Amino acid sequence: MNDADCIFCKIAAGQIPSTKIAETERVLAFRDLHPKAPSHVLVIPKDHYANATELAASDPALAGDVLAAAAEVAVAEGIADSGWRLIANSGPDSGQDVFHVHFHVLGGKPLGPMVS
Ligand code: IU
Repeated sequence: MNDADCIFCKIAAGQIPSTKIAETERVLAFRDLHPKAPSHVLVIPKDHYANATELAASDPALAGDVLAAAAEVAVAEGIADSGWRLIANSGPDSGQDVFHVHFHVLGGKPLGPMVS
């Protein structure tokens, strides 16, 4: 399930390069192009879902796989013990910019308050 106009579908398909951190058959983790913290990795399902609401409703098992991959990324990045944040902006009020669901794994420094 892909959207021809979706940049993260193209990254998942290898049509646009990314710095991969982890990959399974259904999930990809890659470095954010504009990191907001020393560790900033995006974890996505390769299938296209617009946001976390759609993903959870359509394929909860895949949502679980994405969560598990995010935790593995935190271990691989060395931030599991110091602490890390998992964010999925979902829908207009959240400030979501890319409408292929993605989970931000952030860490590597004290992150401060969650909502500004
Ligand atoms: P948001 O939650 O939709 O606002 O986050 C989108 C993120 O995707 C943002 O942090 C961008 O820097 C990041 N990103 C990227 O890493 N590579 C891209 O080609 C594009 C956006 I477009």
